[in-house]
Amino acid sequence: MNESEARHMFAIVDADQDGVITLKEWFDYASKTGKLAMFEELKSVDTDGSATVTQEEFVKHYAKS
Ligand SMILES: [Ca+2]
Repeated sequence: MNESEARHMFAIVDADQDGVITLKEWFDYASKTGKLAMFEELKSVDTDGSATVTQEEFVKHYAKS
């Protein structure tokens, strides 16, 4: 996906729209959509190991320019 698609997807996964995807939001999205392989990507997306994913981390991982 491109950067704007990645930002759009981030907004969907970030259910409470606070700008950070928590472990629970990530899991809820993965289980709701059946994308459990995506859930396993959390460790590589969360580059600072905070167990949350910021928009910057998310876009950096998923957007292919
Ligand atoms: Ca959130």
